[in-house]
Amino acid sequence: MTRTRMDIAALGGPWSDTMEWYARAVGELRSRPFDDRTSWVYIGALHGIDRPGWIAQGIVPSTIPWPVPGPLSDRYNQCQHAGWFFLPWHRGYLFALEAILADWIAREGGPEDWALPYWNYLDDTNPDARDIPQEFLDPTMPDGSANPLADALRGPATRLGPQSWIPADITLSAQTSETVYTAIPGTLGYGGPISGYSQFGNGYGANESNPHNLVHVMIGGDNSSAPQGWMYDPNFAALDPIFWLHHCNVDRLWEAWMSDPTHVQEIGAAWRNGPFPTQFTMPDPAGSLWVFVPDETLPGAPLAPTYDSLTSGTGIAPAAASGTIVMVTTTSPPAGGGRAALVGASSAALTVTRSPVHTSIRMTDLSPSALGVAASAAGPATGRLYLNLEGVKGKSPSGVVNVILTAPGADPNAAGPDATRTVALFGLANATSAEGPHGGSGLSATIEITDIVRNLQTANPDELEAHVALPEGGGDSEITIERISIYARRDQ
Ligand SMILES: [Cu+2]
Repeated sequence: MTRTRMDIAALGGPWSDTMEWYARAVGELRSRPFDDRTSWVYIGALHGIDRPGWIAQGIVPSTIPWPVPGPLSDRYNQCQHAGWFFLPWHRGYLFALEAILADWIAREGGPEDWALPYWNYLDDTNPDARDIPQEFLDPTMPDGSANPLADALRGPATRLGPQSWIPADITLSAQTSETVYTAIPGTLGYGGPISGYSQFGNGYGANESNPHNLVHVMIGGDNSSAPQGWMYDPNFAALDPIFWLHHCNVDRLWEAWMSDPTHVQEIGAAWRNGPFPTQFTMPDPAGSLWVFVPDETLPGAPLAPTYDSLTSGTGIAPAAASGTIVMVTTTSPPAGGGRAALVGASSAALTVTRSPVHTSIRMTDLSPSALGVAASAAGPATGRLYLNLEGVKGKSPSGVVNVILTAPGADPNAAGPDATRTVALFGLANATSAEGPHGGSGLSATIEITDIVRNLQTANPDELEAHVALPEGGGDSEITIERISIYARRDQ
């Protein structure tokens, strides 16, 4: 039986049959105890758990055994972020929850082929696409009972878009700007750089960065008050029922990206069979654990989902979505050959607060002038430039920083919005914690800056200044950055 995931906006809501069954099933899973692997709290803990925080918010009783003896305990905090397992891990995670919900729904007399819907927030043919769907806001269900979908801590925004604490917009730029899944270190790829089993690895891929991270922060709210919205914190995020519709859309964007035959999906053995020795483990509807590898999530494989559309709100044109998947191993060079190199870096660590810190970076080797990226260059650019925030640490569950690039000595306030990039650092505290699986080395984030550099009005295009600050409207929890580096990738 095929389960087809539908756009929530196409279900005839609010409170379509699909969404009413979702709400009822979420309510059922929420009534199950923590030591039941099909419970809402156990499944949420697979993504991430902050035990004292959960107890303080009454999500679990203080009597929950800890650590839970047996094989359950080491499966918590399993979510894979900032690396190339982000997409396949979350695909398996969606499959597991969907199977558990659908099992209960079918036994209760609901549709046999029930599937999770997705939130198609970047569908520009639907003016309401960015609004949080009504089913997640209504305090009660149509029958008057309490609505489990509204039972979550969130920030004040009810529509996705720039906020005072996150002055950036969600876009579909990842869908076409990155044509290769695996990032060469220092540059962006669609699916992130090579990583091992890691809750927070080395760097976000383009899809993970935007829209994934931005949506988390927009729904979760800022970090100026405690407790924060659940979506802001990976140790709470999966408890919010909207998480699953967001992640279905992120997953659909990947499926759409793969359907463009000019895009190159990773299938090297280290990705496909990875990670090892720690493997991804999910519960089934009977409460037994099963293991999966990314290979099983690829199109045609058992964990691959079916969507009603791969073109609506995905940035992939119908003609491109041929369904022919091009796959290569990491050892192959990216399409068109190419190489990447470090071309410049800041000389000291930065402490980021509300008032901008500045660092100038001189670029050599594959510099803007060497790549024809400078404004004065004749002819098309032959490469792309990427700015990396390396070793980013902070105490807040997630963080947001603004980066403005100018010519050296220029006033950042005079630089337009086109010279500003906003980076959402989902999971900052987890990546910083020395106790965490990542050992406290922090996060790295990569942003493409080719266009900014091309537009700089400067005598020397190979030198620029980065101004880094926390957004005015968010919290003021300090963030440190070990190094800002610039990498270049030559097209051919
Ligand atoms: Cu997420």
